[in-house]
Amino acid sequence: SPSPLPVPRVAVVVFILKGKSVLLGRRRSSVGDSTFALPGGHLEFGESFEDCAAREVREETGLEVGKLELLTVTNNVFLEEPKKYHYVTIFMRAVLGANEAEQVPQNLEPEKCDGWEWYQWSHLPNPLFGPLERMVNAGFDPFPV
Ligand code: 8DG
Ligand code: MG
Ligand code: MG
Repeated sequence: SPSPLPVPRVAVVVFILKGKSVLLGRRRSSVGDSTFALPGGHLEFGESFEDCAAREVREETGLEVGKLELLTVTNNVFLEEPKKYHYVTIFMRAVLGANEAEQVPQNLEPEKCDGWEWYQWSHLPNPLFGPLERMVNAGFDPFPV
């Protein structure tokens, strides 16, 4: 049968802030393989941005985040990639919840990620995942003023 028409999808991703660092992992995916990206994933039917962000962070890293804040949204159309994609990406930020000092990220989906590490904002790894790289190059800063 013919493949269905592609549609844009909604993703929610999270800058988890710890001091002047953020949590990133190297992707294992047909989309952005081997690039460094934030934890996050697809918005499910009926879900709030906050619930999606907290769920994806928990599923992927085991971390429990505190209050989540909406930062920005970007439209990511990549039709030249081996696997074409179009995501409307919601960027949130959070700090860790209670017992921050005891929380260590775990690589709970090793088939999708090489592992999570804290990276100083001033020393981000390369290459960043396209949607994130474009924001950083445009001067975006996720830290509160
Ligand atoms: P799910 O089944 O758990 O819902 O999805 P996932 O496997 O966790 O999806 P994902 O690829 O991690 O995230 C969904 C899409 O979000 C991804 O294909 C493209 C978009 N996206 C961005 N920027 C970022 C980012 O920094 N990190 C992640 N994880 N996804 C991002 O546009
Ligand atoms: Mg996920
Ligand atoms: Mg994910």
